[in-house]
Amino acid sequence: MARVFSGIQPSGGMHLGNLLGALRNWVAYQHEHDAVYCVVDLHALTTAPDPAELRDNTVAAATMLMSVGIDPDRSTLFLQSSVSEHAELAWMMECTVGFGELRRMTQFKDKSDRSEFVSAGLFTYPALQASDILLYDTDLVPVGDDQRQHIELCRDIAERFNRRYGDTFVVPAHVIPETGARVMDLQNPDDKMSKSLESAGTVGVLEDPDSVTRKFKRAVTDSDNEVRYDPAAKPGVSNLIGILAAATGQNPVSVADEYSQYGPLKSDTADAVNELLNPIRDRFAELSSDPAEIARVLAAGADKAHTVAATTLERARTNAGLIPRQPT
Ligand code: AQP
Repeated sequence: MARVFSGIQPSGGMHLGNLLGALRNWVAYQHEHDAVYCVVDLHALTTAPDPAELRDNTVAAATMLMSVGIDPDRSTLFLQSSVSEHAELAWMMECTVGFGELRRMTQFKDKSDRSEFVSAGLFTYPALQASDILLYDTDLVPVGDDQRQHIELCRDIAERFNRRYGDTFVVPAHVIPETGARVMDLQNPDDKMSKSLESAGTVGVLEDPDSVTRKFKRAVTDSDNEVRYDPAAKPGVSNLIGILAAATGQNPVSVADEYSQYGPLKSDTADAVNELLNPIRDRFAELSSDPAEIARVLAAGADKAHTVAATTLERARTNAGLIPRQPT
């Protein structure tokens, strides 16, 4: 069975972009693949979050993954920091990736431009991400479009390591959905919807339905009043069409054909999104009442993940010339 791996940062409340761009695919993949999913809490440290907030966000992220439909009986679900092999292999990845390659990453450029303090970890983030993926002999990585460049770099790192040291890693491919791969901010449709940008244009998965409806009603469009799917020329309107298409499993061009005015497009999109989010909100409330069960799932997932990760790490260490660890 092909293996699928992906991760999400506990950097705040999950939003519609996370759901449509990534999490829905994660749920679909667990049925016919060996699925490994991870809350990447070490990545969240790159921006020095408040420790209590990080703890809360980490538990909430794991609860959210189960709420959207990740089934711990089908998928391995764990916290990145519980499996120490991630951090150890990351060092080997840092020694394999080029400084120039990291400097070209657009996500680093964007995030460093808006940060007062730019940590070295933010810069080397793609090396840790490569470690996350390669530790599990991953074939497929379901992600949103913003992660395309990182996964391509991960492939380059795996190929370089394999050339240097012999066959060590499976070279993974990204899987990016046809609709929902790039959900844009409703107020600034040139920017992607994001957890860490506090914007009135971000739609939280757990947000109150009336607030979701209000945000769609106030979504930025344009003044020519023509419903057409053209993300470059009409980013706001195309974003609404893309969200409605992704939420209802349709094609954006045929969705656009059904509307001649912005008002009905906005209210139908809000309704479709609320319909998608309502059962997730209910499930989240239910699961949150039993934190011990979440902790149990994560501990069992970490044990399972550790078994695979330890084997891959040992192979990488040996191939690179490190002396195998001797049992004491
Ligand atoms: N706007 C988006 N549209 C589609 N997919 C998206 N993803 C993120 N934003 C969008 C996908 O969600 C998965 C998990 O994201 P992440 O938290 O690991 O990465 P991120 O890019 O850092 O997400 P955010 O929401 O923008 O968080 P912050 O603000 O913390 O940086 C990934 O598969 C990503 O592609």
